[in-house]
Amino acid sequence: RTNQSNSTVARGTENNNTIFCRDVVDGLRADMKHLQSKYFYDAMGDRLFQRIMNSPEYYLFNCELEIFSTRTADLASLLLQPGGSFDLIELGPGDCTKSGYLLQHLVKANADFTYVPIDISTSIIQYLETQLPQRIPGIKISSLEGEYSEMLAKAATISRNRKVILFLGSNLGNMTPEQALAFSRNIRSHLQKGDLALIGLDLKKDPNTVLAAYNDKEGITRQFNLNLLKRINRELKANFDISKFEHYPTYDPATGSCKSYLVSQEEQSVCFIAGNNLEVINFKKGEPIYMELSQKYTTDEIGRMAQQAGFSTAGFFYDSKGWFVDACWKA
Ligand code: AVI
Repeated sequence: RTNQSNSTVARGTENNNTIFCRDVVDGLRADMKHLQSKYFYDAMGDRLFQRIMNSPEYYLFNCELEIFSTRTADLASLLLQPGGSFDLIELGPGDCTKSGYLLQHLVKANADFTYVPIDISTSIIQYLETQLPQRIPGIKISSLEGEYSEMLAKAATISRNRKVILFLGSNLGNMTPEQALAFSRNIRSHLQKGDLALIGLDLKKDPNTVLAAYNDKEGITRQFNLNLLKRINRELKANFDISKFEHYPTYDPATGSCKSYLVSQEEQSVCFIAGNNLEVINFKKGEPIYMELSQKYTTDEIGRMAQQAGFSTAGFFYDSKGWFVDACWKA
């Protein structure tokens, strides 16, 4: 999940609902109708995403879990190598299932570090602040609630410690390669020479395996996509008829771009209130709404992105199938 914002409008002056409304209006008024996948994650979206991660088809989670649970010591020694106290900053930590292995290991090894989870969700931050010290006694935690970029800047001013960034789960894959490069450069701009970043990305592989991960048999990913229309209905008083949209994932093995669409099953109009206006959006039969990009990479492409963002590659950690990688980048 990416909590970074694509918006150029100053955050302080608008509330979240206004921003959501504007993003939805802009997206649905565009020639290629689209919605931003960062809005998938309301309370129901969080639950559905949890179920996706447990589904047999969604290999990404288990692959990265395997890396963190079996290569813990190798990961830790790479992060500890430069020595001295450090801040371990995780962007979008979730419930720390994967990074928890690393944290546990580092605490046991008496490593001098502070864990700094960054998330836009108050409930995630509260959960980690209360649960982590129980799960991992002795951990020093200092969380930051807000957008990634802003909070990274803040983390850089709060402490002069060496920094290690974790950005796991192929969250970078939900940006276009251009946005991902810009985001990586932004991360780099908050780091000192020698600091590290561990970036989890899904790799290009058998197209059927990739496609199945976004088209699970139980239909959870379908519900996950449709849930955003339900959210728009609830929060913007819209009248999307969920039964008239179908989930349609695609994967292009040449470019590595895995895209999800919701396709209008008939000619229809959807209305909602945007500020003082009544918005009416017309759909043709078969017209898609572009919902999400989940970009897949080769290790060469990841190495190139690292280099273009001002990092060198310090190591690659693969799962046993070679489907997923955690790339260690050195500033
Ligand atoms: C959060 N993100 C990396 C997931 C992905 O694989 O793109 C979101 C997701 N969408 C459908 N399934 C999972």
